[in-house]
Amino acid sequence: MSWLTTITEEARLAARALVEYGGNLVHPTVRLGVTGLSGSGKTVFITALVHNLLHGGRLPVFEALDSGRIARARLEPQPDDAVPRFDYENHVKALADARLWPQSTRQISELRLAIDYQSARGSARSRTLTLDIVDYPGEWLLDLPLLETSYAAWSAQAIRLSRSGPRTELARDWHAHLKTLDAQGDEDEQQALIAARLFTDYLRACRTERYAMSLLPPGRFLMPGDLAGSPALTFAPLEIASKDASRAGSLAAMMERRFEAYKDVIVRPFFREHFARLDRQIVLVDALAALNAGPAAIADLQSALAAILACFRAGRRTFVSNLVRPRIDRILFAATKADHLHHTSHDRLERVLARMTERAIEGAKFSGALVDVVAMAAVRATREARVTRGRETLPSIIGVPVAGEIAGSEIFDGTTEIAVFPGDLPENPDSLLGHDAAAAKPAPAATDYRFIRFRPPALEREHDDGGKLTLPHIRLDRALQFLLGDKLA
Ligand SMILES: Nc1nc2c(ncn2[C@@H]2O[C@H](COP(=O)(O)OP(=O)(O)OP(=O)(O)O)[C@@H](O)[C@H]2O)c(=O)[nH]1
Ligand SMILES: [Mg+2]
Repeated sequence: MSWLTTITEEARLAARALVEYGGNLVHPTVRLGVTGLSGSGKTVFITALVHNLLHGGRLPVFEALDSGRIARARLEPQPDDAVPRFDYENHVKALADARLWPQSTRQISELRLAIDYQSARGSARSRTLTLDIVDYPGEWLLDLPLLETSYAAWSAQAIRLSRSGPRTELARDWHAHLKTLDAQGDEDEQQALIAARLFTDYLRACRTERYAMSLLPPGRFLMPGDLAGSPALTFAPLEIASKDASRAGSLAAMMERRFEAYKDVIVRPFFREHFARLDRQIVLVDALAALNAGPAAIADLQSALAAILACFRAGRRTFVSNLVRPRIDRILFAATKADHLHHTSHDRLERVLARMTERAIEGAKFSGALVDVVAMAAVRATREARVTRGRETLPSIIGVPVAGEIAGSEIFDGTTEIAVFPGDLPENPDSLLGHDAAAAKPAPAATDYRFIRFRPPALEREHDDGGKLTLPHIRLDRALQFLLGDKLA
């Protein structure tokens, strides 16, 4: 990034931050970013959070609500006119009425919630905290490092990565085509189109459940939105032999131009318009999917988490000048879908995630943000029971598998309840993460945490003898306490 862009960027941000800061004195506002890679549980998390706040869910650890200081929460029109509204009503309808998981969403969206509460410090005056929730794909965060990477350097990185582990096999078709290309040859739209398509196919193959890779920039290749097919998305890495600048009119020059366009048209505006304005951030991580897919997926997820955390640090350094009030001051990493495990493994899941993010978290703390880790289920789809098998009793979970799920030779119909023993996570996370110094042998290959997808649960009565209907969850209250507790003190 040139000096000039950095300075104008900062000036623009500073000007807006002042405006927002002024408004903030009268109406305290928190902008909460919710991110995570596709399928990590963002839509379910936001829906559950809003539902629990609107309906006064059972959230014992969320002090402001538990102590009765929150009078009510209500939805309000969102502040940004150009951003799609988070479709809360339809998501709740799907979850709570139809007991279906929401459709995958591929866009940024926003929702505003106003929370009326009484201060804990005894003043009788009622206050209002405005909570803006911004849902955006985690894939987009992985684009930030591109801003400081040249096309040649990115090409070299992407090609190197594609030749490691299971990626080599998945990249075969793309590699075959890559070999036929001459970076310094004449530019050729058809070749660019084919290269971009094969490169995207390779990224998509890495993303499947079987491989569950996480580090797959550029983010928009897998979620193009309305830019699908535009030149800014029609590029791919090339083998660039020499360090010389690309000849004008060459294939490399064309790719480079598009790579730069991608940064200008897509990456920079996202960081300016959205990322730089967040106060708090929750990063949702489907750690179980990676554990399921094995060591390569786990290593890949770790790299992606490190890259995401580096963004928060770089974000502070790159975008925040002295004029801007300190932004993102709390980051929560949440391992989602903990209801796939018996509660005896919830702490262990938390430890796995803590271990994965450990080094990166040290860095974020250094930059002044408070960071925490939680294992949770925004919506708890299972109950627990001890099931006797022979002479053993196993800590099991009970739920209704989604129609079409398969276990062994059985195909579920979406109405039958089953009990499964999900397996324990190990006491020591290092044995999963492949850096167990004590263990002589390498980490085991794909440990089988093969999880069945369960249908969302029926709403639960707050008390056994009646009360409001709310969505059951695991540790959602802990997440809320960390993210909002101090703002409602
Ligand atoms: N059991 C259980 N499953 C969950 C939970 N949260 C999410 N899931 C599952 O994960 C899937 C993806 O969740 P979403 O909330 O749609 O994920 P997302 O991050 O919004 O995904 P994209 O919209 O594709 O980016 C759901 O369809 C559910 O199958 C949870 O708390 N418990
Ligand atoms: Mg979604």
